[in-house]
Amino acid sequence: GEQAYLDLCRTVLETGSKKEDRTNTGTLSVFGHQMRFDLSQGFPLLTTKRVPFRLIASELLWFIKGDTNIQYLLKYNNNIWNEWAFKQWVESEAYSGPDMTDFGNRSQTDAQFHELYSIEMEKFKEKIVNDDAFAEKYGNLGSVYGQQWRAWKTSQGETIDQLKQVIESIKVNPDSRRHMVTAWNPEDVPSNMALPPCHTMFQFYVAEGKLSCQLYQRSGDVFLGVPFNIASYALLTHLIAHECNLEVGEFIHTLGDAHIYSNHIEQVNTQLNRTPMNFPTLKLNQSITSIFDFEMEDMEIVNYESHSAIKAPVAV
Ligand code: THF
Repeated sequence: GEQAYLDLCRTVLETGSKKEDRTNTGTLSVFGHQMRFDLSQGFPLLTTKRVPFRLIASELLWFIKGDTNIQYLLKYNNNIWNEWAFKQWVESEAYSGPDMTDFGNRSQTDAQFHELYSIEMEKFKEKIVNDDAFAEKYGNLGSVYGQQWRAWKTSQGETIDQLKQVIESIKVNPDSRRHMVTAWNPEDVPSNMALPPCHTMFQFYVAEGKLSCQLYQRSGDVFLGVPFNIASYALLTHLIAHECNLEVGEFIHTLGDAHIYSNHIEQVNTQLNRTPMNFPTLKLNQSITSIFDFEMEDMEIVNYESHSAIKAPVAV
């Protein structure tokens, strides 16, 4: 079950240090924490709050397809990366609307500003969806996961498809200790990307016919991001196991700076007071053989029972 996640929440609340952060929100934080999820015992979609699987699935397909433009996400009504593209837009020469400096914090503390921000964000989204040239310029988040996984740029001016290669190596040489994918490119950090990757590298491992995955995440937003990250890597492991004719093993989630934002503490306490239910199961379209061919309708979560969603603001 999700005990490992609830334990992480308790550990951060009880032992975390107060730390300021990039977004000026303030956090409680611990350094170095590991969780294990046995994927054969159910799909790790949290039940102590509703977690929207369709947002996780569409974000993962976006990475797998090598796309880095939020236009793809918006077509699936997925808004989780909007703020980072919006930031590029309102800081550009071409933007002439009301001043949006520090919109993340101001939209939470100033109701009047929130109105203005919402209007500008809606206009922005509409332009991204309907104007390809605009999307090309302002919807692209740069060297984020999709690019690093599928088209890592080499110093020779070529590209490496890490995802394709790792799947090939799992098939051809399952015992290898080199089933690695890395998103952290020191050459691209910080200037070439909207946000340096949080999930920096992952490794696959095959034993007894089962595929396991371990992620090293340098920074984890325990309340909002981590539930998404767990489900996302669990889904990726299922998809790759499916293509490689393997069963699923464990997902091991190793975190660097694991933090709870100060404006999420109440929500975390609400969640900790709830009793977990059984994990749901994942159903994949069995007729698909390559992970690159999966679409939204080919992945389904069944028997998902959960407590209600808990809203919280995302730090930008
Ligand atoms: N930045 C921060 N501060 N936290 C993160 O978790 C995070 N991510 C990605 C990039 N930067 C980050 C974006 N991932 C939500 C979930 C994942 C995100 C961003 C936002 C979120 O708000 N989830 C809501 C539902 C939202 C909705 O319904 O539209 C939730 O309740 O779970 C870490 O990868």
